[in-house]
Formats: sequence, C-alpha cells, structure tokens
Amino acid sequence: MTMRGGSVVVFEDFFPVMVERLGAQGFMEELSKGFRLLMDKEKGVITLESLKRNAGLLGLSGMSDDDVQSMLSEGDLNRDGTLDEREFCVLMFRLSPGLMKGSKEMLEEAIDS
Ligand SMILES: [Ca+2]
Repeated sequence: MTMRGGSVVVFEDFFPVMVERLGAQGFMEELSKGFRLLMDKEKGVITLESLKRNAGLLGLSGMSDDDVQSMLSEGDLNRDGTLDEREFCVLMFRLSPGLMKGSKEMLEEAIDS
C-alpha cells in the first residue's frame, strides 16, 4: 500500500471539513481522542498490536496486517516502532491532501503550541 496513492482516502474529504468546523484547536483535540482510541493504554503510544486491535474503531477494519504495518512505519518518524501522539497527528495530516494544502500552517501552529 502506498499512503500517497490513496488506499486510505477515508480521511481526505473529512479532515478539512472538520478543521473548518472545529477550528485548528478543536480538530487537534479530535485527533488526540483518535490517538487515545488507538494507543496501547499501558504504554501510552500506538503499537502495531494496538493499531491492529483498534483500527476498526476508525473504520479501518479492512486493513491487512501489511497495511497496518505500512501505516505505522510511515508515521514512525523516530523509528522506535511505535507512534506517539505527535507522530500520529503528523501522519494524519500526511494522509489528507486537503489538509496539506489548506490548513497545514495553521495545524502546525496548533501542534507546536
Ligand atoms: Ca515513534
């Protein structure tokens, strides 16, 4: 699966609308909730196991193990094998071309604040 080619297009039309509706800060809170749904509750990060277990919650239950692994690798910026909250947010932006175009700077400000 290539994340750029678009098997995970479920976000594309969805995130920019959310940003518009919620504002950058509200949207970050929603992302944060999504992160907590997917994370390993004990470790406080998203692991391959927790992502596989919880992907269905985000409507991603059709993902194969390989897809889940790709998503994790794609987002894992510091290569520790897990996604922390910041990595998760960055990954979500990268999965949403609409966000990348329209709201990137605003969201980067929201992340850094
Ligand atoms: Ca990481």
